[in-house]
Formats: sequence, C-alpha cells, structure tokens
Amino acid sequence: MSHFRVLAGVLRGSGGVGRGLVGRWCDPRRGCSSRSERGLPAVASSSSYVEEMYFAWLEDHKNVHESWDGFFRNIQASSPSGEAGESRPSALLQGRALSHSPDVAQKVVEDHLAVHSLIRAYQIRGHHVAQLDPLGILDADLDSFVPSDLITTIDKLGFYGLDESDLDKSFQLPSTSFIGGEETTLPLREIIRRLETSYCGHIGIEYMFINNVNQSQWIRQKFETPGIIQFTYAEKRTLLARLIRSTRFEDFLARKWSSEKRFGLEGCEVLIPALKTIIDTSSSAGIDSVIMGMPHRGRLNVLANVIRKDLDQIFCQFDPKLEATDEGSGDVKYHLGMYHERINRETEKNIQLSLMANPSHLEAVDPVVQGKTKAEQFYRGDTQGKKVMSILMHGDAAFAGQGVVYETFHLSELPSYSTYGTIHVVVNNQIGFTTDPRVARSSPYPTDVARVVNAPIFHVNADDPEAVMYVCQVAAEWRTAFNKDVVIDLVSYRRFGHNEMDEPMFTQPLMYKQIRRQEHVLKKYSDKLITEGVVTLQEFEEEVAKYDKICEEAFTSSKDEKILHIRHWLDSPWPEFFTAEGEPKSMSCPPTGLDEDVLQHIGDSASSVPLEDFKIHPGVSRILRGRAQLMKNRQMDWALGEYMAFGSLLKEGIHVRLSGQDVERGTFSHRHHVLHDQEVDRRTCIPMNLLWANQAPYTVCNSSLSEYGVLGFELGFAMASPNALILWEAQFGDFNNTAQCIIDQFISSGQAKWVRNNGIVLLLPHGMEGMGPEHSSARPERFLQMSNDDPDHFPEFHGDFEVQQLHECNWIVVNCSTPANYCHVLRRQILLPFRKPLIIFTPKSLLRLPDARSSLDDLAAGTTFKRLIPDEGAANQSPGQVKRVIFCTGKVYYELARERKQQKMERDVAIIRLEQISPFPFDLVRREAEKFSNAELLWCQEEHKNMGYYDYVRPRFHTVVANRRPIWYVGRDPAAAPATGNKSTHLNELKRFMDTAFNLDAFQGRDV
Ligand SMILES: Cc1ncc(C[n+]2csc(CCOP(=O)(O)OP(=O)(O)O)c2C)c(N)n1
Ligand SMILES: [Mg+2]
Repeated sequence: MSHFRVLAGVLRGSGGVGRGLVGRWCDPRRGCSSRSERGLPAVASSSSYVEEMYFAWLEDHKNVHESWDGFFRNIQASSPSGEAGESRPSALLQGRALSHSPDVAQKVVEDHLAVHSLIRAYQIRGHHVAQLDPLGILDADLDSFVPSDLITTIDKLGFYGLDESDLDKSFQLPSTSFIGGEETTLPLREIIRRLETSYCGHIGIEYMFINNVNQSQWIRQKFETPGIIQFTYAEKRTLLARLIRSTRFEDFLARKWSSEKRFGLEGCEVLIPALKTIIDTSSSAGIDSVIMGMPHRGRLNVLANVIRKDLDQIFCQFDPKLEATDEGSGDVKYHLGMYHERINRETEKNIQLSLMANPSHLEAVDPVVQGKTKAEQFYRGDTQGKKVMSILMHGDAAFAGQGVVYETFHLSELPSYSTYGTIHVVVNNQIGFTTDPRVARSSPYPTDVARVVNAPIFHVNADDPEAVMYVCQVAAEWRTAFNKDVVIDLVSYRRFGHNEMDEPMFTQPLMYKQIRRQEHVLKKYSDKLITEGVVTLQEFEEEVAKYDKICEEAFTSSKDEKILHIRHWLDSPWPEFFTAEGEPKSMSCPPTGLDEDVLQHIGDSASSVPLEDFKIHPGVSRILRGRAQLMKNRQMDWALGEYMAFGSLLKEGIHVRLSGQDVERGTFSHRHHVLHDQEVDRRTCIPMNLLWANQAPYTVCNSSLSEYGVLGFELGFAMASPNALILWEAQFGDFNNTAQCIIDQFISSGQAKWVRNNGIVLLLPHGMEGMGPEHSSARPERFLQMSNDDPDHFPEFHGDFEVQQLHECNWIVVNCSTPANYCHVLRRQILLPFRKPLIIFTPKSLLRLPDARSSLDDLAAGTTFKRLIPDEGAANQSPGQVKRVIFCTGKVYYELARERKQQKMERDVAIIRLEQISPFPFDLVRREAEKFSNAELLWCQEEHKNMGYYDYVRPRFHTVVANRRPIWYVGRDPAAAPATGNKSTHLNELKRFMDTAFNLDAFQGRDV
C-alpha cells in the first residue's frame, strides 16, 4: 500500500503534460489513422517524407498526426540539447539523430510498446494494489504480492526496459485509455500518476475479462478520465445526511436494546447511502420499481432508511410482549419483507420498493428476487428492464461459498429468465461469522463468481463514502447502458461480533484491536466536509439531533402499539385478489369442468400445426395424429389433459408459465409444446399461443440445468400475480432435492412465516419402473412429512370442507391417476379463492398407458377434481361382499387392477385411489371405510415401506376408523435406496407384493 505513496512523490517531481491536439474520445482520425494499432507511426522509410513531416511539425505541432507528434517529441527529448532546438532537418534527421535513426526509432517503438503494456498492466491488475481495506491490515484479494508489472518503485521501470530518465519523455496514449483526458500524449511520470489515481486508489476495478470492447471502453472512460469523480456541495450534504441516518439508526437500536440481536451494519454504514444512490440514479433513468433481496446484516437499517418502513413498526418488533394477530407463526425481525410505494426525493418520481422476506439460508432469496422481478417486467410489458430492476445484497462469505449464487448468475442472460441486469452489492466485512476469508474461499475476491457472466466488479473502500457513491452511480448507469449484471464490493469491516452478543476477540484478536482504534466513517466524513467548508459543525450536529429526535418519537409511539401485524410486512401484496383485510373473497371453488366446444377446440389445436408451410418431424406428426385419433374417440392421454388445463386457463386470461429442464418437448417426449421446423433453423411454433383471440400468453421455457436456482426463480415469479399458473417441472422427481432449501424454507413454510400466498406447482415425475435408484422416487415421504394437517384429529365438516381444508393447509400434495383429474387439479389451483403450493407426482409410463386415458366426459362442464376415486367396478356395487379394500395412489393402481382382473377377484377386492394425499380427505376415506365395513383395509404402495405415503396415511386412517380397524401394509420392504438397480429384482419385488395384496389370508391371525 505505502509503496505507492512513496513512488507517487518521486514521480510527481517534475514534468508537464504534453500539449493537446484534439479530443480523444471521438476523434475520427483515430479510426482511419494509418498508424498501427499500437499507436506508433509507420516508421519513416523515406527521409524526405520524414523531413516534410518534421518541417510541418516545427511550424505547428498540430500540423501532423498525433502519432508523428509523439515521435518528434521523443526524438527531440532523446537528442543532445544543442540539437533539440535545431530548426534544420538535416541537423536533426541527417546529422547525428538521423544517423542513429534506426536505433532511435527502434527505441521509440520499444518504449511506446512498453508504456502501452504498462497502461494495460494497470487496467488488468491495478486493483490488486488498490487501497481497499479501511483497516489497512488486510489485502482484499488475499494476496500481499504486488504484481511485478505495476510500477511501485522506480527500479520496477526496468521491467519494461525503461528507467528514470524516461519519466519525463512524452508517450503517445493508446486509444484504449482515457487517462489523457484532452491530451493524446503524456510524460511517463504523469501516465503512471494517473494510472495510480484511476486504478490503485480507493477504487479497484475488475473489467478486463469483459469480451465486449464497447463495454470495456465505457468503463475505462468512467474511471480513467481525469477529474471525473466530483460531487457538488449539495450532493455531499445529501451523502452526509444519509450517513448520519444509517449510523444513528444503529446507535439508537444499540442504546435501546443492547442485548438484542439485530446484525448491525456498523463498519459498513455506507451501505445505506450506496443503495440510495443506486436507486436515485436508476430512478432518473426511468426505473420505477426496485425489488431487493438481502441477508441479515443491516436489514433493519435498509427497511428504515431505504424502504422507509415506519420506525415505530420496526421498533415494535423488539417488544417481546406483543403478539401477532395474523395467522401463521411469523418470523424474526431481520427476515421480514416489506413493500412500499413513495416519491423519490432526488428525482421527484414515484417509486415502488420491495424487500423480499427470506430465510436464514444465505443467498437462497437470490433467484426468488430474480423471478419476481422477471414477472413484474413480464406483466408490465417491460421487455428490456427499463422500469423494473432488482438489487441483490450479499455477505462476502456467503457470496463466495453458496452455489446458488452461481446458479443465479447463470440465469441472468437467458431470455426467459433475464432481468436485464442486477446490481449486486457485497457487504464485504472481510469475515464470515468467525471465519477468515483465507479459509473461506479459494478465489482472490469474494466476487469472482460474477466473472462468469462478464459482469464488471467494482471494489471500493467503504470508508471513502464519495468513492462508494461514485461506483454506485456508475453501476446504475452501467445497467441502464448495457442491461447486464454488475457487482459493487464494499470492502469494509464489522465493528462488533457476528451479532451483538458475539465476542470477536476470541478468533480475530488483531483485527479487532485495529477495529477498536478505527475512527467511525461518519466522523471521518463529517470532519472532511467541515474542513472543506461544505457544512459547519453546527449544521452537522443539528442534522444528527434531528434524526435522533425522529427515532425517539417513533420509539415513544411504538409503545402505543398493542398488536403486531405480520401482514404489514408483506413484500408482495395482491390487493385486488383478497378483501381489504387480506382474506379470501369466498370459501368455495366453482366446478373445474369445461364446455364441449372448448375441449374440442383445444384438442384440435393440440393435434395440428397452426402455421402454413411448417415442416415438423415425422415422429411429431405421428404424435399429433395420435392426439387427433384420441379426440375422435372422445379420449385424452396425459399430454392432452395438460393441454386442456393450460389452454382453458389461457382462454380465461390466466398466464401459464412452464419452466424446467427440457420441458418444451418434455423429458418423456410426450408434450411437444414447441414445434421445430425441420427445414428452417430456429423456426419454431408454440400452438398454445395461437389458441384464442385475446388469450393470455403461454410461456414454456427450457431452463438451465439447475434446480435450486430455477425453482427459486419460479417461486418468485409466482409471487408477482395470483392470476398466473406457474409450474416448475423436475426432469425426474428425484432432482427436487437439490432445490430442498426452496422447498423447505419457502414453499412449505412461506405462508406461515410471511403470510403470503403462493400458487406454484411442482411437477415431479415419480414411479418405480425398474429405472434404478435415481430415476424412480420424487420422495413423496418428504413432502408429506412437512404437511401440516393433524394426523390425530378428525376435522369437523362444515361449509365447503374441501376448500376449507385447503385453506388451512400449507400445501397440497396429489398423485393423479388420470389425465382428467390432472387437468382438474391444475384448474382448481386457479379457481380457488386463495393460493397454495401444489405438489404433483406425475407419471412416466402412464403417459402412454391406454388404461390411463380419460374420457372427455370426465372433463365435462360441472365436473370437478376427485380427491378420491372410489372403486369403479363390481366391488362397489355390492360392498357388503367385499373382503378387502386396497387403498393406493398413483401408478400402482393400474398394476393392482390388472392383477385383480387376472385373479378374477373384482367382487372380493375393492381398489380405491387417493388422488389428493394431503390434506388428507378424511371425509371421503371415512365414507369408503364405512361403505366396506366388513372388509379388511390395506394400504398398498410400490415404494419401500419407509418411503412413499405409508407413514403419512397410517395415522390418518387410524383416526378415520377411530383405531377400531387395522390398516395393513402391502408394498416393498424398508430400504436405504429408493429403488433397486436390477430389473429382475424390481419385477420380483413387484410380484411379491402383488401376491400379498390379493392373498386374502395374508393377514389372518396377525397382530395389529
Ligand atoms: C446457507 C447458510 N449456511 C450457514 C448459515 C449460518 N450463518 C449465518 S451468518 C453466517 C456468516 C455469513 O458471513 P457473510 O456472508 O460474510 O455475512 P456477514 O455476517 O459477515 O455480514 C453464517 C455461516 C446460514 N445462515 N445460511
Ligand atoms: Mg462477512
């Protein structure tokens, strides 16, 4: 660090700046100059030509091209003093100088090349020596090594074949640098000084990995142009006022609740003015909605001073006696979200700000924010992100360590997932809980992950508020100009422990000794502005007192609050969907069936190509012909059932979005929602979008190969509007576990924690089909284990029980056995007066099984989703004679039905399908159990005993029959892996449990 200061003194010793010719930024001559790219004249081969140029140059330096100007200046500088003033060319060019011209020219070329390399070295590596750490003890890049090509001491000039005598020589500047400002040549001493200023001060920029020349030039211009970082008095005063708020807010909380966890911002107070600068700059560029996600650190401060949540509402959260009125279990204060609409004081424009609620799981909220942002952009027709944008905040350790950060970056440029540039702000306090960065990451910076998408990275010393404001401004302008991600790395420190109760000296003693000595940024900045005469001490103190008073008054009024409303912390309100009190407008659901003409129209579209002259693959033709044939027979398979659901919802103005890996075709090649012209590259057609005049749009998009990131994204998308069916499909159901955090922390518990509804649908292919352990189970047991319906409580039936029960559950888990029921449940999802996540275990082999087709009649007007499908044969007609009732769900039904037929046991054994597993259809199961009062009750599943549904259904069956009848288990034995990898073992297992299912003596004499 200090090496620079020393050198700067030496370098600044002498030398003026070369005289300018023309402005450099848009000089047309640069583009068509005959000089080489390296900025050198095509060295004279003809002395008369050189003479001619030389005379012209002597007359006026502007008479020649800038490259010649540099050339002659250098010759002059390297000639003995007597000849330097020689006006005759012969003396200079034909005399000693010219006699040495090959050597001299060679030297000039080499020196220019060297200087250009030097400039490039600073552009690439200057950030490594920038003074980023406010504490002055750490290296932000975890490396104290100073790159050998940066000129930190005079002797390092030798690296380039230069020495001290070259410092005052002028050099032509390359077109890839803006350090000259209006100048095209500069003495080397000045070049180095300016490079130091641009690249090695309190800002360290990383951008040279960006492949786009315009973008790199844009950044250079923003950081290299001399004197570009300037603020007016008014801007400085605003910055100071914001710093006062940020600092005094934390001080106030610390004073009032000294033993409460709040994850204070102390050491990075500049985050608040930083965010406000980003928002101001974006607002003036036309942005009117900003969606933010952030971790714990400084969250209350952001709510108070950026979103402007009422302070008394925040202070209420610290009152342990206040109880929440709303349903749900709530969340800790530093996880809650917020939505606020207000006027931006700097731009006088309206702006909506929302901070998304999030779990402790660091970075999990990133894709969710992106999804919500994309949805808002989509519904507003903001196709380039000019109105709606996202800001993501990160901790240094989490940003480097959490894989979902990488997954989120990889969504940033995909057409159906791009939010057209996110501004990332890292609160880089150079520690993660108790862990030093050098053992927390392998990359030099915590931000290196952003390099994969060519996002520029601005590291900045957080104790220099003006430098921070500048990079924030540039970051916002970057987004406006290029609609790409950008990262601001606020290199700071954490004044206290991880939270206010923690002792940091246990693990970081030296760092914390330094931190104790560290002057507060507010003190440093206010002193600076007082010295500069921007504010007086009195003005500063008045501003502090003013904010303290605001806090005190809010504190007093917070004591009047009697109850807490979690609803006030909602980040995505749907005002028109609910009543003013936030309740559903009804507690019923209309039938989900469809008129015949709608079914026919959708069926026709699903079976044809709507565009002329569009050649599809013969295999797809066959599939479409098959659909047409089914429609003729008034039948549908799975793909048609899905078509009916999507197509009818689109007609009703509901946007449908289906996202996931290979969903356009469908993993099992059954869907084909995007047709590809076999003769014209990239010509595609989505018939679903051409179904009806004035229909809602249909989005079907193959995603990146991510589950955590993409499911998070779709969950966020589903937050934006209740009038959309948002579906995420796993390639195979198994893969949902790499998105477990989204499932656990958001989907199953989101409403309980944050009182917000979400209607996301998960399609999880599931079924034991001999495909091995990893392509078989979507892990139903896990979803069911997280369902909140009470296994031991028989609910009271009143009103519309089905809807009432759905309203109270945390999510819905279904395993449909027919296409019609699949269609119904998708439609019910939208026709319900509230939104709940829906988990659907979807079939694989049933997609094509003839027995698993539905009649169009099953979807006729007036029909509804069947939570339970009773036995449909002889057993149901004479229930008194039935000896055994097999309850099951999903695909195994067809195996059971086939076996029963083969064994001719249709009168002895009833088979009942549970289509909605959770919430458990207590009412319908009781009806069936009572209907077959003499029969044995069995639960049959193809999954292993410790998996599947058994553990969930067993206690609920017992509740239904009041523990008076046993419910026997038939299925695979307990196991560690979800399925065998051996086909014949698979078939043997199946045969074994089928035999048991139809062996009426199997449970005779057995104890319960
Ligand atoms: C996914 C996840 N793993 C672990 C934790 C526990 N945890 C909470 S804060 C923290 C350290 C975070 O460090 P950093 O990201 O640098 O943020 P800082 O607290 O320094 O602001 C850890 C490990 C967590 N919240 N989430
Ligand atoms: Mg940290």
